[in-house]
Amino acid sequence: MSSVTFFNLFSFKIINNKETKEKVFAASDSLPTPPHQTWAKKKAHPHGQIYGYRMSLWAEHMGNLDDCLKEPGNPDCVKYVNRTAETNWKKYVADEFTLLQGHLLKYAVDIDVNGKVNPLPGYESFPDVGGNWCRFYYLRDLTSVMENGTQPLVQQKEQEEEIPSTNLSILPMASAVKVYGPPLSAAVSRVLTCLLEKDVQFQLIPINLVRGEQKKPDYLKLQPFGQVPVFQDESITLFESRAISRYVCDKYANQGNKGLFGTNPLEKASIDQWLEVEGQNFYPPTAVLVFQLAFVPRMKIKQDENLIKQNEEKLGKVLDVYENRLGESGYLAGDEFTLADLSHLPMLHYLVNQCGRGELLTSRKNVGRWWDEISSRETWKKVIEMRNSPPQRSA
Ligand SMILES: N[C@@H](CCC(=O)N[C@@H](CS)C(=O)NCC(=O)O)C(=O)O
Repeated sequence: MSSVTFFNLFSFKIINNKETKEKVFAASDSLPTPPHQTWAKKKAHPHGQIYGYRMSLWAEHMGNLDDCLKEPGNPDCVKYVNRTAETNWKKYVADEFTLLQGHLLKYAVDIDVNGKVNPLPGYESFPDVGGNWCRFYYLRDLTSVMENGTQPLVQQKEQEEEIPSTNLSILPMASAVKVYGPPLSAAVSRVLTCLLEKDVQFQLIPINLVRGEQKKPDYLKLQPFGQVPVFQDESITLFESRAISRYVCDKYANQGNKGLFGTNPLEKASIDQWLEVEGQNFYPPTAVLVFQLAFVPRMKIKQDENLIKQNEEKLGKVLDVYENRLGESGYLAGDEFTLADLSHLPMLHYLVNQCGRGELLTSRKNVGRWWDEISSRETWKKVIEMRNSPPQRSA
């Protein structure tokens, strides 16, 4: 039926309705046509702000804009969303790393007729981070909830067991940032320490370096050099641990340790200066020493004594500069612990605890005092705890 026919009939009815006092328009009047933006004219949904907002939510959560998402009331859309969540769950629990599509993940639970939540058989704990999360949540009695015509609510139950705090901080959460890589990696633990200092919740996604998961095509889409860590926050993906740490400090400037990356341009420049020193002067000789002293023996190849000697000397000269600097101020960039100090922790830890080279630090009074202070920070101790209790899947 054309719109003109529709309006003709409509007007006829109104005119013949005895209760209608007011003439709306007569059949002979020139007939209005619907404005161009209406559904009737376009024979399509309005594409206004609500539509745009909904589509952007789909894009973010589903990682694409499949046509069926334009009709959320359609069973095809519901099935598509469920399928994606199911596929993501299978990828998440698989041994091999592959990229998930979007952010959607099926809950690993079975809900019985009484509303009791049970873990999916075989998945009592999260496969990567551990922790039986079904202990934390239960559904209110589903029957009574349904009778009241409301949605079932997920509520927090009183904890039955003490849960280690490190586990809590890495439980997957919708709003948590993601870090890909094992906490044993120096670069990953740099980022984790920074996140803990800044009180940012994170989800740790294990990447098995021994199995070479960092060189798989899906991972290379995130980190083209095939290294850990990768960091994701909402829609952004970053790599390079120092760049990630700077980003975390700026993005979450108003929480956690607020001075970690300074609060004005001069403080920031000073921290940046010592971060550069860490990356350019301290790291290269330390990396050679850590490789030669901690890894080569495990690989059952011969250590290069010359290389060890040369790099001990190089590192010694760097630490002499630190000794002077730390005689002037408590920490490298001033009198507060900053990202510059934090960034040294992973390699210093290797040097002291796995290379037997603690003496390089303790023989220098100020450097020794500085190491004692930075290595006893709660955030670093937590990272060490995480290293010592690796998640189940990456073992
Ligand atoms: N400059 C990079 C270094 C990253 C890096 O060297 N990662 C190591 C682990 S600490 C890695 O992924 N090694 C495995 C490989 O290169 O295949 C950063 O700070 O993020």
